[in-house]
Amino acid sequence: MKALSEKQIIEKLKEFEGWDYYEGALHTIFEFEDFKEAFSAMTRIAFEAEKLQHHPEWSNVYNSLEIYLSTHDADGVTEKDFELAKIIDELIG
Ligand code: H2B
Repeated sequence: MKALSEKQIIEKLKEFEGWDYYEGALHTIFEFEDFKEAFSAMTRIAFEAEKLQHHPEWSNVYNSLEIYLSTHDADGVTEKDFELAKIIDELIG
């Protein structure tokens, strides 16, 4: 899959609330009620990511979850990252 240009990424991001283009990836931070809610969301995302064979780079501290989506194989952001971002928004949003 081919990496999108910065212009394409910025354009497509208009349809995504709460996501930005940061350090070469689609990036967001979610805040949950507590750790249990955050980890539950991570579990649900993990199963969808596995189905898609596309995996987030993320970090969790207590109730916050920071996510970076990029495609290592393409060395950039691809449609697949947007696909996973959409799934994450549908699961959590
Ligand atoms: N996830 C992400 N985020 N980027 C990739 O380039 C990637 C992946 N490659 N998951 C996939 C797995 C690839 O290694 C396998 C073979 O599908």
